[in-house]
Amino acid sequence: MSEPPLLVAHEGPVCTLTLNRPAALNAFTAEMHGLLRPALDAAAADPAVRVVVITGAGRGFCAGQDLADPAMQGEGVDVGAVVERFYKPLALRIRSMPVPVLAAVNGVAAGAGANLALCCDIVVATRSASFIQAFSKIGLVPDCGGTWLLPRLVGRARALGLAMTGDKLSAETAERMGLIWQCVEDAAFAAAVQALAAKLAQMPSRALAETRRLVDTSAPADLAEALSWEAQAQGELGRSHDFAEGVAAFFAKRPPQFKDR
Ligand code: T3D
Repeated sequence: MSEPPLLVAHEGPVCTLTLNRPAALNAFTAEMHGLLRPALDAAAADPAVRVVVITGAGRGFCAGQDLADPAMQGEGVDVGAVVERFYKPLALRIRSMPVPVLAAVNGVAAGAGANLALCCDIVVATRSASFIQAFSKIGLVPDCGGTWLLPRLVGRARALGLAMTGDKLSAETAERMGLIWQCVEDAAFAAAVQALAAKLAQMPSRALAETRRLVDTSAPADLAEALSWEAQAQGELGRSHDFAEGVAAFFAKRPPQFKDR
């Protein structure tokens, strides 16, 4: 029997989702989409999960849409329908998770695979990994949130440079230009991902999810609006268990036990 295109593993509070079509650099098929979103839904609904890690099997992270799919070939392909059906809900699902989502980019991330990673809250990549906005090379625009994410992460000049050229960006350069959080030596990658996931799992999930929501909605707001939204979120978080626990732990000089979702 062939391997499933998505592997789901739970280790304590960490849920790891591994894209698993290594022979095709984990390119997305309908079947993989059909497993990934429900797996994210399940992680969101499971109170035991406090962080989700998305990674790839083999030497790649994800090469984007599976171009070998016969439905992708020839003229008149309805790419928009594929984006509406799969990539849009996937990006929105990641951005609305009640827990942090960590992309562990173990190798090349191209097309929608690159933007899948950039949708995540924190992106850690091996030094040998790379990011490619491959869309322009096949006559498409960046999808899976690329046109929104890129200028916010690196500014217009770099967003257009990356998207128009489709050039390969090393993980090291991606870190330097602020596209990702961290580039880690290959030998230290697994341990670094594990340590970061463990750290995030101990953090107050609800506050982290609210932080993401505020950051994502801050761009069109003026400062006064952003200040009001912050006040509203603090008002809600201030009444939560995790805030009371955080303050109590601070004064007791002990590690906090956060549990809100
Ligand atoms: O409907 C829609 O299309 C909507 C959604 C669009 C979103 C998108 O993601 S569009 C962008 C699609 N992705 C790409 O254009 C990337 C295509 N792949 C590449 O450019 C290269 O493979 C890489 C730069 C990512 C890696 O290059 P390299 O030299 O390390 O590996 P390779 O030899 O090219 O690939 C290894 C194998 O994976 C190879 O198969 P083989 O020859 O060993 O049997 C290759 O065909 C396969 N592969 C790589 N990418 C894809 C793929 N197979 C299917 N789909 C792919 N996207």
